[in-house]
Amino acid sequence: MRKLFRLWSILLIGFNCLLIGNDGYRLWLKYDQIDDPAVLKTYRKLIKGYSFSGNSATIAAAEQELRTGLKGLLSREISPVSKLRNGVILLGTWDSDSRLAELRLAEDSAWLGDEGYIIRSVMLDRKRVIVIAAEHDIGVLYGVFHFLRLLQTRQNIDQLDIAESPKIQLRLLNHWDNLDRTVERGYAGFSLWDWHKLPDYIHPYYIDYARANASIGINGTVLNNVNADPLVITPLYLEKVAALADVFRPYGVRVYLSVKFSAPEEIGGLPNADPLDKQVRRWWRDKVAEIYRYVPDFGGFLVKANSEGQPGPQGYGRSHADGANMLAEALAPYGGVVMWRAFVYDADNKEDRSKQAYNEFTPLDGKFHANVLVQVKNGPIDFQPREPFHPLFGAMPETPLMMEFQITQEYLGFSTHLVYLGTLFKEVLNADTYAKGEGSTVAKVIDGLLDQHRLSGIAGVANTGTDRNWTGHLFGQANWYVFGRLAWNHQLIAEVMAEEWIRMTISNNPEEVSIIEEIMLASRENTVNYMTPLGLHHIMGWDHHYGPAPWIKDKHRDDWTSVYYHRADRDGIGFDRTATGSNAVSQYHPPVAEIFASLEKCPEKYLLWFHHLDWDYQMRSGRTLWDELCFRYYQGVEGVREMQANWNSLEGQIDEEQFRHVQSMLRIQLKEAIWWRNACVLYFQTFAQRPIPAELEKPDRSLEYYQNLKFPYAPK
Ligand code: GCV
Repeated sequence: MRKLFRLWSILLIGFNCLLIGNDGYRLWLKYDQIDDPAVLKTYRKLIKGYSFSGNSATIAAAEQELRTGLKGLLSREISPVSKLRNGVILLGTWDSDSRLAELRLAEDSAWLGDEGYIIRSVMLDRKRVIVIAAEHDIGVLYGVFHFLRLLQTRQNIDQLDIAESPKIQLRLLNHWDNLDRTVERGYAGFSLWDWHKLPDYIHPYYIDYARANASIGINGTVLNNVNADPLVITPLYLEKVAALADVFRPYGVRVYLSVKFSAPEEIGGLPNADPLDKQVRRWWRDKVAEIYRYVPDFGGFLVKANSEGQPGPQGYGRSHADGANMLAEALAPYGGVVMWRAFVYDADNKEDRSKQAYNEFTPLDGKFHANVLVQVKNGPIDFQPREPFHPLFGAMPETPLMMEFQITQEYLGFSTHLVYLGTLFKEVLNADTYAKGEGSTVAKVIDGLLDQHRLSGIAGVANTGTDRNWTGHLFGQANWYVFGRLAWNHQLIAEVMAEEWIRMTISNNPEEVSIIEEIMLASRENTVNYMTPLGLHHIMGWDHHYGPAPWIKDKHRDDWTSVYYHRADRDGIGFDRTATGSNAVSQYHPPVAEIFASLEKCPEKYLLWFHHLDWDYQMRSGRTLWDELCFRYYQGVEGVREMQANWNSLEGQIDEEQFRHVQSMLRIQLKEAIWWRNACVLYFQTFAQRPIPAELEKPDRSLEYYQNLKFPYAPK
């Protein structure tokens, strides 16, 4: 098995290494030769050979990766050695090699768990060696990626003393990929999964996908859209799913599927899908048994139920817990989990949409089986450029809550805008829920520490597709990267993650790194400013969500219009979610509730999320609300101009192909930032009836022009 795998991976990784261009295919795993002669010399001195022990596909993958990485970075073949000498890297699980077993005695490595590893410089038999060791093979692979990252980012490897283990157990990508290969909210081409040719044709990029994920610690992937096609759990597709699972397995990436709640009716021929119906329960048990025959380490189900038209237990008068528990029971004997989404809001419910998930789910706290996680989007509406954290975090202590971030930029300029999401993810993870007093951060809720949960999870809606560079925009890769790194360790710093990614993807030159980092760190705030400053939200184009459309109204669902959210009128703007309005603030613990409710204390970035205010309301800057709104929109556009100028200053210094690609994207981003700004300012001006401050340039088009723009084929 190992031999076969090795041959296969040599072919495939060898293939990958032939691709030495900078078109983005190689992601952050480029392994180009180190261009600083001094650093190269030092590394070459410290790395002379390696010795792997162990015999599995994962160890084979780790060895292949190390070999490929070192060959590229050090520009010389580093070979396996049997005898210890100075400069040998000794790799394996603790019990795979007597020398490692001996070393382990001195280690307190139990806390490293199933996936952790150590990387340490030690003296063994009076030889200076680097040890990469773990309890399990997957830890060795993670350790190899970490070690290569040290070289890729030019770290000192003289005295290594690293011990790592993930803070969150399930670290998943959620693909919203359909079986016809379209991707819901996907902006980077078609789905990676070539269902038609599977299971027989294994595309080389399946392996590179798994490598990329393993390199950042992602250990699971939900292959299909939460708006699920029930066919995915029929034999025709299970065979294909199994083929993907086989490719991903050596890299520690487990496969999960989204299932449609009505599957027993649609593909099982049952008269209903009532979770309390014996026949339905048996059908799911049999189905799960069948799935595990195809994929013995299958991870479990992701479910969108009673949400946006998807069927669910409420259709049979049952609760979310009834539905989730039925599936959980079927999965439990195999160690599978259910990730039950809390993204629910009802067209007929007149309650503020932002409150509905909390209202539906908090009464169910404690009622879910032990292998159920409730998956909650980061904010209470829907992946807006900025939202306060979801009030469910900290409100269901008896239930493991899983974070759902969106890596694909549905509301953040698709794949044409450069928006580094590391800062957004950290803002949410660091938010303090005060559920158990100060320091009860969202991160502590989801890593299980706050309420002592055994299960913990985090998911990111993937931004990958068949585009040659995987994510459409080169910088989209940074969002995949930072999601994985933070899923592994939410304490990592967004700035540091940006720097790591830049060094591995674009340049190690300190000046260039700092220019690019500046662009990345400013990007999200700029986007918030040119799209939805001061807490505005959900004012994007109808259906496709492309571009601004704050004028959307009179649709069949109020909560899919823009006017529902901004509530602009002659008197002011904003959604009153205080006690005088929907009182959504009451869903937060004190003092958060009080801070959001108070005009004095509410951070201005959330002002119009929680308050409806007069156009002349005095902002902290001393400006009126109207003037401030205009300034923010203009500031957003200026920010993009600065990003553009910064990027242009790199011309001739960084790779030409990368430079031109991002330069073109930034041109589009600027054009669209101006579009957002002009459309929104002109529209809100019809209510505010005040002039745009004199010092700001005037929109060069009319509101009607923007309102009449049509995008019949915008991706959705
Ligand atoms: C998968 C938003 C998106 C939908 C998405 C939904 C969800 O409404 O626009 O495309 O559907 O969220 O997360 O279920």
